[in-house]
Amino acid sequence: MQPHDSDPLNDFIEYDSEQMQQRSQQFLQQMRRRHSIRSFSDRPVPRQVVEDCILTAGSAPSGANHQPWHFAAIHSDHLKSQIREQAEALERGFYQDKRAGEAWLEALKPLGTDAHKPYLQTAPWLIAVFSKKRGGLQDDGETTNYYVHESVGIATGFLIAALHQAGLATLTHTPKPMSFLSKVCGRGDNERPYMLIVAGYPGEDARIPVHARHKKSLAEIASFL
Ligand code: IYR
Repeated sequence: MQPHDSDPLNDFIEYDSEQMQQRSQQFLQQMRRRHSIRSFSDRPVPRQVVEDCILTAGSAPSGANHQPWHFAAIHSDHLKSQIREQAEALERGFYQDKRAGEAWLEALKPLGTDAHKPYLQTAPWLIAVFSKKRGGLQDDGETTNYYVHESVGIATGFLIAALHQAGLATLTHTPKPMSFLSKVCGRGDNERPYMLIVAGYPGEDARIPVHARHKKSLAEIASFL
């Protein structure tokens, strides 16, 4: 079955199998150099780079192509310090008041994370990703969106890969609960905060926890049937 209205696929690039193997390996090597870091420099990053990375995220596949996402790119020092303040208050509840529970805190120990989040203020860009349960392609606020979580997850993955490819370091951050982000970013209650992406140059003291270096082998994550 053909869609009612369609265009020929005219931008697909075919590579021979040798090129394909080389490209898949190069991309693997490149993505293996992406690390979540928790120290960012305040060096500025042009807004146009962030715009392009958001457009890359917006090119992700989504349920019925409804694109149920919004990206709030925060550069304002005032908003970043508000986010830092509120995220740190929540994280203090998570870590110090043990709202996380013992098992979760134990699982985080090898990462060395704590409630102190200076990078939320230092990094040049914070990108708050929001999901929309309703709205459709026209953003009418009513039409049901489908596979919202999956769609926004894919778009966020594209965003992280695009930022890395552009030469920026990233951190996924999910303060719990994240509802304060809606207010800070001025988003309506038809949107839910999904994730906060910190982006910028790494700080001079940026480190990679040994725990984070361990990636499962192919045998552990895949089966070929
Ligand atoms: N949001 C907290 C806790 C945290 C949770 C997980 I799961 C991580 O992989 C890392 C951190 C924080 O940012 O510290």
